[in-house]
Amino acid sequence: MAPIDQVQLNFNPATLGLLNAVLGLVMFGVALELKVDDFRNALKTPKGTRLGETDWWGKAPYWRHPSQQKMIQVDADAEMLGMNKPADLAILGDAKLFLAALALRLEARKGEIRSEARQKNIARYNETKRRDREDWDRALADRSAPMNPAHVASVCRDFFADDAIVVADGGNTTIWASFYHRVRVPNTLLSTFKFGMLGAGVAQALGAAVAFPERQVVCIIGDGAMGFHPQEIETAVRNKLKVIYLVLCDRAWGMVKINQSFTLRPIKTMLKKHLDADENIGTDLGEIEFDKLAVSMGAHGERVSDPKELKPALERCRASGRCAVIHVDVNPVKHMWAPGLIHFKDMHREPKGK
Ligand SMILES: Cc1ncc(C[n+]2csc(CCOP(=O)(O)OP(=O)(O)O)c2C)c(N)n1
Ligand SMILES: [Mg+2]
Repeated sequence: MAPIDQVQLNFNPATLGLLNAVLGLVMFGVALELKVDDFRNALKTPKGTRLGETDWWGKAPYWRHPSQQKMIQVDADAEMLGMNKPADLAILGDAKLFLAALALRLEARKGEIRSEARQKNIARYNETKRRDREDWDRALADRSAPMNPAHVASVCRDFFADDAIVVADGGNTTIWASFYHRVRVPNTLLSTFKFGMLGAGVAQALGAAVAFPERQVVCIIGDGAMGFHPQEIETAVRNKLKVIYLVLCDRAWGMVKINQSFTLRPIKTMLKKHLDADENIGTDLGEIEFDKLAVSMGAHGERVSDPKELKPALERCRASGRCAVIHVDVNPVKHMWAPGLIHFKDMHREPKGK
Protein backbone atom coordinates (compact mmCIF):
# COMPACT_ATOMS: atom_id res chain seq x y z
CA MET A 1 0.00 0.00 0.00
CA ALA A 2 1.42 3.38 -0.99
CA PRO A 3 2.02 5.86 1.83
CA ILE A 4 -0.92 8.16 2.34
CA ASP A 5 -1.60 11.37 4.18
CA GLN A 6 -4.41 10.96 6.62
CA VAL A 7 -6.76 13.53 8.05
CA GLN A 8 -8.75 12.29 11.02
CA LEU A 9 -12.21 13.78 11.42
CA ASN A 10 -14.08 13.25 14.65
CA PHE A 11 -17.79 13.71 14.30
CA ASN A 12 -20.90 13.27 16.35
CA PRO A 13 -24.20 13.61 14.46
CA ALA A 14 -25.81 15.16 17.57
CA THR A 15 -23.68 18.27 17.23
CA LEU A 16 -23.81 18.55 13.48
CA GLY A 17 -23.69 22.35 13.30
CA LEU A 18 -20.57 22.63 15.41
CA LEU A 19 -18.95 19.78 13.56
CA ASN A 20 -19.70 21.29 10.22
CA ALA A 21 -17.87 24.36 11.38
CA VAL A 22 -14.95 22.24 12.58
CA LEU A 23 -14.98 20.33 9.31
CA GLY A 24 -15.07 23.59 7.45
CA LEU A 25 -11.86 24.57 9.23
CA VAL A 26 -10.26 21.20 8.55
CA MET A 27 -11.31 21.41 4.93
CA PHE A 28 -9.91 24.89 4.76
CA GLY A 29 -6.56 23.36 5.71
CA VAL A 30 -7.06 20.71 3.03
CA ALA A 31 -8.13 23.36 0.55
CA LEU A 32 -4.86 25.18 1.04
CA GLU A 33 -3.09 22.04 -0.08
CA LEU A 34 -5.24 21.28 -3.07
CA LYS A 35 -5.89 23.02 -6.32
CA VAL A 36 -9.40 23.43 -7.72
CA ASP A 37 -8.66 20.64 -10.22
CA ASP A 38 -8.15 18.29 -7.32
CA PHE A 39 -11.57 19.20 -5.98
CA ARG A 40 -13.04 18.43 -9.36
CA ASN A 41 -11.37 15.06 -9.29
CA ALA A 42 -12.65 14.53 -5.78
CA LEU A 43 -16.16 15.00 -7.07
CA LYS A 44 -15.46 12.40 -9.72
CA THR A 45 -14.55 9.82 -7.12
CA PRO A 46 -17.33 7.37 -6.26
CA LYS A 47 -19.22 8.45 -3.19
CA GLY A 48 -20.99 6.06 -0.89
CA THR A 49 -19.33 3.09 -2.50
CA ARG A 50 -16.14 1.14 -2.12
CA LEU A 51 -13.87 0.58 -5.03
CA GLY A 52 -14.46 -2.94 -6.20
CA GLU A 53 -15.23 -5.08 -9.20
CA THR A 54 -18.16 -3.01 -10.40
CA ASP A 55 -16.13 0.22 -10.24
CA TRP A 56 -13.49 -1.46 -12.36
CA TRP A 57 -11.23 -1.28 -9.28
CA GLY A 58 -10.56 2.34 -10.17
CA LYS A 59 -8.45 1.24 -13.13
CA ALA A 60 -7.76 2.76 -16.53
CA PRO A 61 -9.15 3.03 -19.16
CA TYR A 62 -12.48 3.79 -17.43
CA TRP A 63 -10.65 5.86 -14.87
CA ARG A 64 -7.84 8.23 -15.66
CA HIS A 65 -4.35 6.88 -15.21
CA PRO A 66 -3.05 7.63 -11.66
CA SER A 67 -0.53 10.07 -13.14
CA GLN A 68 -3.43 12.15 -14.48
CA GLN A 69 -5.93 11.88 -11.66
CA LYS A 70 -5.58 12.51 -7.97
CA MET A 71 -7.40 10.08 -5.75
CA ILE A 72 -9.11 11.43 -2.66
CA GLN A 73 -10.70 8.71 -0.57
CA VAL A 74 -13.13 9.32 2.26
CA ASP A 75 -14.14 6.38 4.38
CA ALA A 76 -15.50 5.92 7.87
CA ASP A 77 -13.45 2.71 8.16
CA ALA A 78 -9.68 3.28 8.41
CA GLU A 79 -8.96 -0.18 7.05
CA MET A 80 -10.55 0.72 3.71
CA LEU A 81 -8.28 3.69 3.11
CA GLY A 82 -5.92 2.87 0.25
CA MET A 83 -7.13 -0.74 0.26
CA ASN A 84 -7.95 -1.27 -3.41
CA LYS A 85 -6.20 1.71 -4.94
CA PRO A 86 -3.56 3.99 -3.43
CA ALA A 87 -5.07 7.28 -2.32
CA ASP A 88 -3.25 10.60 -2.67
CA LEU A 89 -5.30 11.97 0.17
CA ALA A 90 -7.09 9.64 2.57
CA ILE A 91 -9.71 11.09 4.86
CA LEU A 92 -11.12 9.15 7.77
CA GLY A 93 -14.64 10.41 8.22
CA ASP A 94 -18.23 10.33 7.11
CA ALA A 95 -18.66 10.90 3.36
CA LYS A 96 -21.84 12.94 3.82
CA LEU A 97 -20.20 15.35 6.25
CA PHE A 98 -17.10 15.52 4.07
CA LEU A 99 -19.18 16.46 1.03
CA ALA A 100 -21.09 19.10 2.98
CA ALA A 101 -17.79 20.65 4.04
CA LEU A 102 -16.40 20.35 0.51
CA ALA A 103 -19.49 22.02 -0.93
CA LEU A 104 -18.94 24.95 1.45
CA ARG A 105 -15.38 25.37 0.26
CA LEU A 106 -16.33 24.99 -3.39
CA GLU A 107 -19.15 27.51 -3.09
CA ALA A 108 -16.57 30.13 -2.16
CA ARG A 109 -14.50 29.26 -5.23
CA LYS A 110 -17.36 28.93 -7.71
CA GLY A 111 -15.81 31.41 -10.10
CA GLU A 112 -12.77 29.18 -10.60
CA ILE A 113 -14.82 26.20 -11.78
CA ARG A 114 -15.55 25.89 -15.48
CA SER A 115 -19.06 24.57 -14.91
CA GLU A 116 -20.12 25.08 -18.54
CA ALA A 117 -17.89 22.28 -19.81
CA ARG A 118 -19.04 20.07 -16.98
CA GLN A 119 -22.70 20.74 -17.67
CA LYS A 120 -22.14 19.83 -21.31
CA ASN A 121 -20.62 16.55 -20.20
CA ILE A 122 -23.53 15.83 -17.88
CA ALA A 123 -25.98 16.54 -20.71
CA ARG A 124 -24.05 14.12 -22.92
CA TYR A 125 -24.14 11.40 -20.23
CA ASN A 126 -27.86 11.95 -19.68
CA GLU A 127 -28.54 11.61 -23.39
CA THR A 128 -26.54 8.35 -23.56
CA LYS A 129 -28.42 7.12 -20.50
CA ARG A 130 -31.76 7.97 -22.09
CA ARG A 131 -30.90 6.14 -25.33
CA ASP A 132 -29.60 3.08 -23.47
CA ARG A 133 -32.74 3.00 -21.33
CA GLU A 134 -34.90 3.05 -24.46
CA ASP A 135 -32.94 0.11 -25.87
CA TRP A 136 -33.26 -1.92 -22.67
CA ASP A 137 -36.95 -1.18 -22.28
CA ARG A 138 -37.60 -2.70 -25.72
CA ALA A 139 -37.00 -6.11 -24.11
CA LEU A 140 -40.20 -5.58 -22.09
CA ALA A 141 -42.26 -5.73 -25.29
CA ASP A 142 -41.06 -9.32 -25.76
CA ARG A 143 -43.96 -11.36 -24.35
CA SER A 144 -42.77 -14.80 -25.49
CA ALA A 145 -42.34 -17.83 -23.24
CA PRO A 146 -40.06 -18.96 -21.69
CA MET A 147 -39.74 -15.36 -20.72
CA ASN A 148 -37.21 -12.67 -21.42
CA PRO A 149 -35.45 -12.20 -18.05
CA ALA A 150 -36.03 -8.43 -18.24
CA HIS A 151 -39.59 -8.99 -16.96
CA VAL A 152 -38.60 -10.35 -13.57
CA ALA A 153 -37.16 -7.25 -11.87
CA SER A 154 -39.53 -5.02 -13.81
CA VAL A 155 -42.68 -6.84 -12.61
CA CYS A 156 -41.26 -7.01 -9.07
CA ARG A 157 -40.66 -3.26 -9.10
CA ASP A 158 -44.33 -2.66 -9.87
CA PHE A 159 -45.58 -5.32 -7.51
CA PHE A 160 -43.63 -4.60 -4.31
CA ALA A 161 -43.69 -1.46 -2.19
CA ASP A 162 -40.93 1.10 -2.67
CA ASP A 163 -39.30 0.14 0.64
CA ALA A 164 -39.22 -3.61 -0.15
CA ILE A 165 -35.70 -5.00 0.11
CA VAL A 166 -34.40 -6.59 -3.08
CA VAL A 167 -31.51 -9.04 -3.04
CA ALA A 168 -29.77 -9.90 -6.33
CA ASP A 169 -27.59 -13.01 -6.64
CA GLY A 170 -26.20 -14.98 -9.57
CA GLY A 171 -24.16 -14.06 -12.63
CA ASN A 172 -26.26 -12.73 -15.50
CA THR A 173 -29.28 -12.79 -13.18
CA THR A 174 -27.74 -9.98 -11.10
CA ILE A 175 -27.06 -7.97 -14.25
CA TRP A 176 -30.65 -8.37 -15.45
CA ALA A 177 -31.95 -7.50 -11.98
CA SER A 178 -29.71 -4.42 -11.76
CA PHE A 179 -30.84 -3.05 -15.12
CA TYR A 180 -34.58 -3.50 -14.56
CA HIS A 181 -34.92 -2.74 -10.87
CA ARG A 182 -35.14 0.88 -9.73
CA VAL A 183 -34.01 1.83 -6.26
CA ARG A 184 -36.55 4.32 -4.88
CA VAL A 185 -35.66 4.19 -1.17
CA PRO A 186 -32.04 4.25 0.06
CA ASN A 187 -30.55 1.04 1.45
CA THR A 188 -33.05 -1.31 -0.19
CA LEU A 189 -30.75 -3.21 -2.55
CA LEU A 190 -28.47 -5.99 -1.34
CA SER A 191 -25.99 -8.00 -3.36
CA THR A 192 -22.32 -8.93 -3.42
CA PHE A 193 -21.26 -6.23 -5.86
CA LYS A 194 -17.62 -6.23 -4.82
CA PHE A 195 -16.77 -9.90 -5.12
CA GLY A 196 -19.81 -11.54 -6.68
CA MET A 197 -19.68 -14.68 -4.56
CA LEU A 198 -22.62 -16.78 -5.65
CA GLY A 199 -25.13 -18.11 -3.15
CA ALA A 200 -24.74 -15.37 -0.53
CA GLY A 201 -28.09 -13.86 -1.50
CA VAL A 202 -30.16 -16.72 -0.10
CA ALA A 203 -29.09 -15.88 3.45
CA GLN A 204 -28.71 -12.11 2.86
CA ALA A 205 -32.45 -12.16 2.25
CA LEU A 206 -33.06 -13.97 5.55
CA GLY A 207 -30.91 -11.42 7.39
CA ALA A 208 -32.86 -8.57 5.81
CA ALA A 209 -36.18 -10.19 6.80
CA VAL A 210 -35.02 -10.55 10.42
CA ALA A 211 -33.77 -6.95 10.50
CA PHE A 212 -36.95 -5.50 8.93
CA PRO A 213 -39.84 -7.81 9.83
CA GLU A 214 -42.41 -5.27 8.64
CA ARG A 215 -40.97 -5.01 5.13
CA GLN A 216 -41.21 -7.40 2.15
CA VAL A 217 -37.94 -9.07 1.14
CA VAL A 218 -37.54 -10.46 -2.37
CA CYS A 219 -34.52 -12.31 -3.74
CA ILE A 220 -33.88 -12.56 -7.49
CA ILE A 221 -31.38 -15.35 -7.94
CA GLY A 222 -29.85 -17.60 -10.62
CA ASP A 223 -30.46 -21.36 -10.64
CA GLY A 224 -26.72 -21.97 -10.14
CA ALA A 225 -26.55 -19.55 -7.21
CA MET A 226 -29.70 -21.01 -5.60
CA GLY A 227 -28.03 -24.43 -5.71
CA PHE A 228 -25.40 -23.32 -3.20
CA HIS A 229 -27.67 -23.04 -0.15
CA PRO A 230 -31.21 -24.20 -0.98
CA GLN A 231 -31.68 -25.60 2.52
CA GLU A 232 -31.99 -22.02 3.79
CA ILE A 233 -35.58 -22.19 2.51
CA GLU A 234 -36.20 -24.51 5.46
CA THR A 235 -34.52 -21.92 7.74
CA ALA A 236 -36.99 -19.34 6.41
CA VAL A 237 -39.97 -21.64 6.99
CA ARG A 238 -38.81 -22.58 10.49
CA ASN A 239 -38.29 -18.92 11.44
CA LYS A 240 -41.47 -17.71 9.72
CA LEU A 241 -39.55 -15.39 7.39
CA LYS A 242 -41.76 -14.53 4.43
CA VAL A 243 -39.01 -14.05 1.86
CA ILE A 244 -40.03 -14.51 -1.77
CA TYR A 245 -37.33 -16.07 -3.96
CA LEU A 246 -37.54 -15.82 -7.77
CA VAL A 247 -35.12 -18.35 -9.26
CA LEU A 248 -34.18 -17.55 -12.87
CA CYS A 249 -33.76 -20.94 -14.50
CA ASP A 250 -31.70 -21.06 -17.70
CA ARG A 251 -30.33 -24.46 -16.66
CA ALA A 252 -26.83 -23.06 -16.99
CA TRP A 253 -24.01 -21.12 -15.38
CA GLY A 254 -25.21 -18.42 -17.77
CA MET A 255 -22.53 -15.79 -17.30
CA VAL A 256 -19.75 -18.35 -17.57
CA LYS A 257 -21.40 -19.90 -20.63
CA ILE A 258 -21.52 -16.66 -22.62
CA ASN A 259 -17.91 -15.81 -21.77
CA GLN A 260 -16.81 -19.31 -22.64
CA SER A 261 -18.72 -19.22 -25.94
CA PHE A 262 -16.94 -16.02 -26.93
CA THR A 263 -13.59 -17.50 -25.99
CA LEU A 264 -14.17 -20.75 -27.88
CA ARG A 265 -15.89 -19.44 -31.03
CA PRO A 266 -16.35 -15.69 -31.07
CA ILE A 267 -17.66 -15.40 -34.63
CA LYS A 268 -20.16 -18.23 -34.34
CA THR A 269 -21.31 -16.82 -30.98
CA MET A 270 -21.87 -13.40 -32.55
CA LEU A 271 -23.68 -14.76 -35.60
CA LYS A 272 -25.73 -17.57 -34.08
CA LYS A 273 -26.04 -16.11 -30.56
CA HIS A 274 -25.10 -19.48 -29.05
CA LEU A 275 -22.95 -22.53 -29.72
CA ASP A 276 -24.26 -26.01 -30.43
CA ALA A 277 -25.10 -28.27 -27.50
CA ASP A 278 -21.82 -30.23 -27.52
CA GLU A 279 -19.53 -27.21 -27.91
CA ASN A 280 -19.62 -25.68 -24.44
CA ILE A 281 -17.65 -27.31 -21.65
CA GLY A 282 -19.31 -27.95 -18.30
CA THR A 283 -21.49 -24.84 -18.31
CA ASP A 284 -24.91 -26.52 -18.55
CA LEU A 285 -26.93 -27.56 -15.52
CA GLY A 286 -29.74 -30.08 -15.30
CA GLU A 287 -33.16 -29.02 -14.16
CA ILE A 288 -34.00 -28.62 -10.50
CA GLU A 289 -37.69 -27.94 -9.88
CA PHE A 290 -37.16 -25.19 -7.33
CA ASP A 291 -40.90 -24.79 -6.71
CA LYS A 292 -41.20 -28.45 -5.71
CA LEU A 293 -37.98 -28.30 -3.70
CA ALA A 294 -39.52 -25.37 -1.79
CA VAL A 295 -42.78 -27.24 -1.19
CA SER A 296 -40.77 -30.19 0.18
CA MET A 297 -39.46 -27.83 2.89
CA GLY A 298 -42.85 -26.37 3.77
CA ALA A 299 -42.64 -23.23 1.65
CA HIS A 300 -45.08 -22.10 -1.05
CA GLY A 301 -44.02 -22.99 -4.62
CA GLU A 302 -44.89 -21.58 -8.06
CA ARG A 303 -43.57 -22.20 -11.56
CA VAL A 304 -43.88 -19.56 -14.29
CA SER A 305 -42.73 -19.40 -17.89
CA ASP A 306 -45.11 -16.87 -19.46
CA PRO A 307 -44.47 -13.24 -18.39
CA LYS A 308 -48.19 -12.58 -17.92
CA GLU A 309 -48.29 -15.28 -15.22
CA LEU A 310 -45.63 -13.63 -13.09
CA LYS A 311 -47.79 -11.09 -11.28
CA PRO A 312 -50.57 -13.57 -10.40
CA ALA A 313 -47.90 -15.96 -9.09
CA LEU A 314 -46.47 -13.17 -6.90
CA GLU A 315 -49.96 -12.48 -5.59
CA ARG A 316 -50.39 -16.12 -4.60
CA CYS A 317 -46.97 -16.08 -2.93
CA ARG A 318 -47.91 -13.06 -0.87
CA ALA A 319 -51.30 -14.54 0.00
CA SER A 320 -49.63 -17.76 1.23
CA GLY A 321 -48.21 -15.77 4.17
CA ARG A 322 -44.97 -17.77 4.23
CA CYS A 323 -41.65 -18.14 2.46
CA ALA A 324 -42.26 -18.73 -1.25
CA VAL A 325 -40.19 -19.76 -4.25
CA ILE A 326 -41.03 -19.06 -7.90
CA HIS A 327 -39.25 -21.21 -10.44
CA VAL A 328 -39.01 -18.79 -13.39
CA ASP A 329 -38.22 -20.38 -16.75
CA VAL A 330 -36.23 -17.88 -18.79
CA ASN A 331 -35.16 -18.17 -22.41
CA PRO A 332 -31.60 -19.50 -21.99
CA VAL A 333 -30.19 -17.76 -25.08
CA LYS A 334 -31.72 -14.37 -24.31
CA HIS A 335 -30.58 -14.79 -20.70
CA MET A 336 -26.96 -15.22 -21.85
CA TRP A 337 -27.06 -11.84 -23.61
CA ALA A 338 -27.45 -9.68 -20.52
CA PRO A 339 -27.49 -5.89 -20.99
CA GLY A 340 -24.13 -4.12 -20.89
CA LEU A 341 -22.37 -7.42 -21.51
CA ILE A 342 -19.57 -5.83 -23.50
CA HIS A 343 -18.65 -3.54 -20.59
CA PHE A 344 -18.73 -6.43 -18.18
CA LYS A 345 -16.37 -8.38 -20.43
CA ASP A 346 -14.04 -5.38 -20.66
CA MET A 347 -13.96 -5.19 -16.90
CA HIS A 348 -12.56 -8.69 -16.72
CA ARG A 349 -9.79 -8.06 -19.19
CA GLU A 350 -7.24 -7.94 -16.40
CA PRO A 351 -4.57 -6.85 -15.87
CA LYS A 352 -4.89 -4.27 -18.61
CA GLY A 353 -5.77 -1.22 -16.53
CA LYS A 354 -3.71 0.36 -13.81
C1 LIG B 1 -18.92 -18.92 -5.19
C2 LIG B 1 -18.71 -18.60 -6.63
N1 LIG B 1 -18.31 -19.59 -7.47
C3 LIG B 1 -18.10 -19.33 -8.79
C4 LIG B 1 -18.30 -18.05 -9.28
C5 LIG B 1 -18.07 -17.76 -10.77
N2 LIG B 1 -19.30 -17.44 -11.45
C6 LIG B 1 -19.67 -16.17 -11.73
S1 LIG B 1 -21.11 -16.07 -12.53
C7 LIG B 1 -21.31 -17.73 -12.53
C8 LIG B 1 -22.55 -18.36 -13.12
C9 LIG B 1 -23.77 -18.13 -12.29
O1 LIG B 1 -24.82 -18.97 -12.68
P1 LIG B 1 -26.29 -18.71 -12.16
O2 LIG B 1 -26.31 -18.46 -10.70
O3 LIG B 1 -27.17 -19.76 -12.68
O4 LIG B 1 -26.63 -17.28 -12.81
P2 LIG B 1 -26.80 -16.95 -14.39
O5 LIG B 1 -25.47 -16.40 -14.84
O6 LIG B 1 -27.17 -18.21 -15.10
O7 LIG B 1 -27.86 -15.93 -14.39
C10 LIG B 1 -20.21 -18.37 -11.91
C11 LIG B 1 -20.05 -19.83 -11.74
C12 LIG B 1 -18.69 -17.06 -8.37
N3 LIG B 1 -18.90 -15.81 -8.75
N4 LIG B 1 -18.91 -17.35 -7.06
MG1 LIG C 1 -28.30 -19.90 -14.48
